[in-house]
Amino acid sequence: MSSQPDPNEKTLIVVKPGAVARGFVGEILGRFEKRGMKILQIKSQTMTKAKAEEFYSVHKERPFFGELVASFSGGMTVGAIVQGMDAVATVRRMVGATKSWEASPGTIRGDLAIGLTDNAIHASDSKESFERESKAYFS
Ligand code: FUP
Repeated sequence: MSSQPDPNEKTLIVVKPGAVARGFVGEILGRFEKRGMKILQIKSQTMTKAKAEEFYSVHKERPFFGELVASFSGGMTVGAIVQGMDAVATVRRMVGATKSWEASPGTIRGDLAIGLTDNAIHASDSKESFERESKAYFS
């Protein structure tokens, strides 16, 4: 066991339909690049409802699942595998709080979003989520 952060850790981010429609793809990916992280893979797609359900399957019993799936499959998304120092935790800090009206200024949600379901970006919350979600997104 090691407590050293991994300088080459990978995570998945997905720019959500609302942020793609508002033209924030370059702004969002640029933040990771400016921080010194690498974009290893990138893909744009409008998800089918079935694929969005698979991607967010951990939430399938939650009351907001239908709204979440409809929103995520409601327009073009841009997903990227981002690599860098302690990437899962670093990217989550850069993304900010889920309820974007509570997200700190300087974070992606704190600067670019005001909603909950429509909160600009998804980012994996663990290495295990990264493995599962990146397979689902890039399949
Ligand atoms: P996060 O990891 O910050 O994206 O947040 P969660 O895993 O808690 O939530 C997953 C998605 O569900 C987010 F896009 C926000 C959305 N959500 C709702 O739409 N309604 C809720 O009540 C809670 C979360």
